[in-house]
Amino acid sequence: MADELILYTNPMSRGRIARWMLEEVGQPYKTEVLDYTSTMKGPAYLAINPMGKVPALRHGDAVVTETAAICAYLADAFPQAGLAPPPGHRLRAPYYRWLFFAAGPFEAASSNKALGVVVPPERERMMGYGNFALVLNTLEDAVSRGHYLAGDGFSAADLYVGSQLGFGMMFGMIEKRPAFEQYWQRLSNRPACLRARELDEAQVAQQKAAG
Ligand SMILES: N[C@@H](CCC(=O)N[C@@H](CS)C(=O)NCC(=O)O)C(=O)O
Repeated sequence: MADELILYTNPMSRGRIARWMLEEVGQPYKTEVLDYTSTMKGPAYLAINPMGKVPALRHGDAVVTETAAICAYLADAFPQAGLAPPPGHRLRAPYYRWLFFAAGPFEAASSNKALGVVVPPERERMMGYGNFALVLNTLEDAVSRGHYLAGDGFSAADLYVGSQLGFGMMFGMIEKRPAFEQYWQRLSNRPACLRARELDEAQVAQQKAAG
């Protein structure tokens, strides 16, 4: 079927974010669960994503990898779901801004934080994120300004930024500032997020049962 949606994922991965996005979109999709050590590094999957990483999304003959790109792609491919301001709309400015901020500076800052890498002050100028505190303060300000990041409605930018914050707080990489917790609480109670969590938890249980 030409327009079939297939999510390549593992329930213990950023694929959870892509699944939440698919649940928000509400179109039927198939899930292919990949194992970190075998199928994810096998030729069939490397032909889809040579990085050997999940998630990836196939939509007909199109393939998109990178979680933020998957979210942005789905929002545009299914505009009826209302998950992005329309192309050309001024709200695309904050929408793109925070999606890219989370996929770039925020992701890099969190990863370095997890590795214990601290940017020497004299190198902050050449680091896209400057320093970790600067990134967190900037995000705290952004999520404190309103309910959502791009206008009055929830968008794929909230889904992606919120997930990074939520998972970051869960794994202890991001401090639990009240603004982050309130924002994440608001987003993570959405029915699509709860459905996605349930589906991934069922996959985890299945993997455990299979040993
Ligand atoms: N930049 C990618 C990162 C994807 C990524 O690192 N995925 C991890 C799981 S969360 C993975 O597949 N790791 C397997 C490996 O590298 O072997 C994205 O945003 O989707």
